[in-house]
Amino acid sequence: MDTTNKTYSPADSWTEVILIYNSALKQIGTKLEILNDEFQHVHSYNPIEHIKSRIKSSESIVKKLKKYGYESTIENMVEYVNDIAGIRVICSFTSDIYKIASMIRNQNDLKILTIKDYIKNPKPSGYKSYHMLVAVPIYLSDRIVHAKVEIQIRTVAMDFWATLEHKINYKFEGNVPQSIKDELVESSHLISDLDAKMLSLNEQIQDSN
Ligand code: 0O2
Repeated sequence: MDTTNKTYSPADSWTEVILIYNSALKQIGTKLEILNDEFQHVHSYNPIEHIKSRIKSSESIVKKLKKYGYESTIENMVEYVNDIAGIRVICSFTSDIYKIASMIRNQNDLKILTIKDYIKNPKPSGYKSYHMLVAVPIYLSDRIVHAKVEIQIRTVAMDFWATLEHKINYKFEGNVPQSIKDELVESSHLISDLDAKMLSLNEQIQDSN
């Protein structure tokens, strides 16, 4: 979000910032629904299974700023915390992920800030997902501001893995025993095999039609 030439009073600015991030989430959510409906109309098929969105809690924002070594100010949060507004897009097949990413890239009013492909390059934990950080223009009554939204696109299977791994990390407060870490990495390979199998099955079904 562009915060230049703006003096904040703490209470007002927090509510204003959250209002802007919420508007950004609404915009991205609507764009994705339109793309999904259009895809259904043209190809008789929905690439998106479901969409989840959230605003990061103030506690998590403060924790992230602390981790990066920044003071907890509104300016720092807007500047350095990229996932205050987050939207998760869950698809059936890996190929859907790249279709959706390409449709998002074609939206001229969105600025793509970064792309992280953790499907081609999984994290050492085994985490897989496709991340896009985009800037969305928000038209307020007296000005236009740009808000960052992190879009995470993943399959149902990748989401299952990430949700469980997140819960395990939370339970062990980050100190997950190595044996469990190893099993998580192993299960992430199983998830990839399953995704590949389901994609291949789907392609066979499509070819036989
Ligand atoms: P939460 O609770 O989901 O909000 P950045 O966000 O860019 O400053 P980073 O780590 O470079 O920092 O970003 P990255 O790699 O794009 O990851 C950001 C988000 O991806 C995380 O947000 C998680 O949602 C998800 N993620 C990344 N790595 C993992 C992983 O190993 N396991 C799981 N389950 N999720 C992961 P937060 O803020 O960490 O958490």
